[in-house]
Amino acid sequence: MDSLQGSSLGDQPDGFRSGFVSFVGRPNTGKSTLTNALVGEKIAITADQPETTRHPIRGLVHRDDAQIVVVDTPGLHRPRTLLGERLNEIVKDTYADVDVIGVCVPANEKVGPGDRWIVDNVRHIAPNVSLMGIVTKTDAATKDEVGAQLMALHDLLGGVDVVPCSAKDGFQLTTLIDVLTSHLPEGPKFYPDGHVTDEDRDTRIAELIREAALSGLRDELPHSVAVDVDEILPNHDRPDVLDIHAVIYVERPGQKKILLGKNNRRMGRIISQSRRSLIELMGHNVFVDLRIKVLDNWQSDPKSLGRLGF
Ligand SMILES: Nc1nc2c(ncn2[C@@H]2O[C@H](COP(=O)(O)OP(=O)(O)OP(=O)(O)O)[C@@H](O)[C@H]2O)c(=O)[nH]1
Ligand SMILES: [Mg+2]
Repeated sequence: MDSLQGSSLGDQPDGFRSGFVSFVGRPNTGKSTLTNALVGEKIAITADQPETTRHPIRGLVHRDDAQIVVVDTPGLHRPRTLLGERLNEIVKDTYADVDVIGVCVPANEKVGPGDRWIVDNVRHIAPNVSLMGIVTKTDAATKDEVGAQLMALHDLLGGVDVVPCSAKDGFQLTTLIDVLTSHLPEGPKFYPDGHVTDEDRDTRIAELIREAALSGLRDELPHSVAVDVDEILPNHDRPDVLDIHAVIYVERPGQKKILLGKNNRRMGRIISQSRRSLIELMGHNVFVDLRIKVLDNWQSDPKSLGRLGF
C-alpha cells in the first residue's frame, strides 16, 4: 500500500509534512479570500455580505516541504434557520478532523463577544486540535491597529502563534503557510501534485453564478439566494460555446422582483458577470441561461434543503 501510494504521489523528502487546516471566524472576516490566496486559484466565492460560504471547500497548497489541505468552511454561527443548524453540524465534523485551526479576526474590527463565542465553541468541538490566530485584512488598517489586534487576539487565544496577513496584497502569506506547516505532522501527500480542489465543475459553476447574483444585495436577501445548475450542453450552432442552464432560487415573489430589477436590468448584470467568471473558470466561451424560481422559505424546509443539496 505504501509503495503504491509512493509511486502515484511521487517521492517526498525526509521531514515532509502534510495535513489539514481550517479557518474559523465571524462571517466576513476573509476566510474564503484567504483560502483562495493560499491556494492560488479562486475555489471559494467571496462577498461583502455575511455567511457567503455554505459548504466545506477543500483546496491544496503544494510546497517542496509540505502539502496543506485547506478546508474553507461557513464558520460557526448562532443558527437562525434549519440551513444554519445543518451547516453548523457539518462544520463541527470538519473542525474536529483537522490538524490546525486558524482563528481569523480582521485588523479593522474590534475583537468582541462574537469572537469569544467562536473560540469557546471551537475548543469544545475540537479539544485536541491546535489553534493559531490570524489577523486578516492588514491592508485595511494602520500599523498601530494591526499591533493592537495582534495583542487582542493573543489575549483571546492565550499563548498560541498569531500572524498578521493580507489576502488582498499578499502580505505575510508565506509566513502564514510556514506557521501552518509547523503544526502539521510528518507524513505522505494526500493528493497528487497540481491537484487544486475537490469541488466538482457543476458546484463551482453554481457558486460563481451565486456570487454574481449576490453582488449589491442587502439585508436578508443574500441568505435567500441559492443556485442549481440544470444542464450544460454544447451550443447547437456554435461548437466552441457551452450552454449553461441554471436556476436561481429565492424564497419569496418579492425577492424575485428585486433580483430581476427594473426592466430586468439586474438580471442582465448577473448574467454578464456570471459569464465573465465562467469563461475564466472553463477557459471556454459560454452562454449563460438563468431562470429565477421561488421556493417558499427553502432555508427552513427540510425537503427544499434536500433538493438544494443541504
Ligand atoms: N481589504 C481587504 N478586504 C478583504 C481581505 N480579505 C477579504 N476581504 C473582503 O472581506 C469580505 C469578506 O470576505 P470573504 O472571504 O467572503 O469572508 P468569509 O470570512 O469567507 O465570509 P463568510 O463566508 O460569509 O463567512 C469581502 O468583501 C472581501 O473582499 C483582505 O485581505 N483585505
Ligand atoms: Mg466564506
